[in-house]
Amino acid sequence: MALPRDASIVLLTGAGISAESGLRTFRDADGLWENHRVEDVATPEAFHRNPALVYRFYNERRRSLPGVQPNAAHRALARLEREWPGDLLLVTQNVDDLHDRAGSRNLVHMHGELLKGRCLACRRVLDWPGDLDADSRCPACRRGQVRPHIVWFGEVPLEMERIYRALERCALFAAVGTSGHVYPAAGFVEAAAPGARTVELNLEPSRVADAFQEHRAGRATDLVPAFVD
Ligand code: BV8
Repeated sequence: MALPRDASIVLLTGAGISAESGLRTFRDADGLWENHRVEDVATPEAFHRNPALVYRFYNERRRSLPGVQPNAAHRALARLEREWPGDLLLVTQNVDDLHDRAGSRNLVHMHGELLKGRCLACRRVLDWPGDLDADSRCPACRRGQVRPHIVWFGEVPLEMERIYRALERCALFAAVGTSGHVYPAAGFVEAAAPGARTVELNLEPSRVADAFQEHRAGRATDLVPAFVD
């Protein structure tokens, strides 16, 4: 990595980094699930209107996690964090646990996590590896219904202050496997420190490719280990 050894790095990942582990991306099959547009299922309105559909959507995806493994791209980013002497923050839009299982620790799941729930009464975030449904109750306050700990469309992503603070001072911003459809993540490249090196590693140019100085086209498991070395 050709950077001063005290430089700070911000990495952003999207569904494309988990594709080679076998997890579907959102743009696969035009972002459809059971013939619903994901944008129509991943919303507070959908949860209010048809909670069983939304619970099922996340239960199915949560159940697929034990059957998939982190890939060489996840592992390369975890190795970079271990070896990099400067600050490094990995921001993922993904709600899977593959970065966690690969060993990344300075990690923000800005859109939440499949393996967690959130109590609608006391608002605690709860580890929840099993299915969630309308009868799921918070073990802490013992009264609240539990929703998926997922940031839906129209909801505020998590740890935004921390993310923008890291972007403002980074010397390198690299995005891996994201189409640049969803904001505010798609706008992070514009929020990177003036003079920061910006690199997009993706199968195809994203919607915000023009905002990056450098582009590397290909699969994450080829691009990321080479980029990290
Ligand atoms: C917000 C959890 C305010 C859910 C997700 C109208 C009404 C309300 C809101 C809006 C609106 N219009 C616009 C908005 C904003 C909205 C938005 O951006 N909508 C889009 C659809 C236009 N955003 C929001 O609502 C956000 N909140 O704006 O609050 C605010 C703003 C700033 C500050 C404070 C408050 C909340 C958005 C979060 C939604 N939740 N996830 C779930 O997972 O079920 S988003 C979800 O979709 C994912 O998390 C991910 O972020 C997104 C999918 O994007 P990608 O990860 O990029 O995946 P995709 O499939 O699109 O692309 C994959 C890429 O990988 C492709 O480019 C492909 O080429 C590449 N690839 C594939 N294979 C490989 C590969 N690359 C390398 N190797 C491979 N092997």
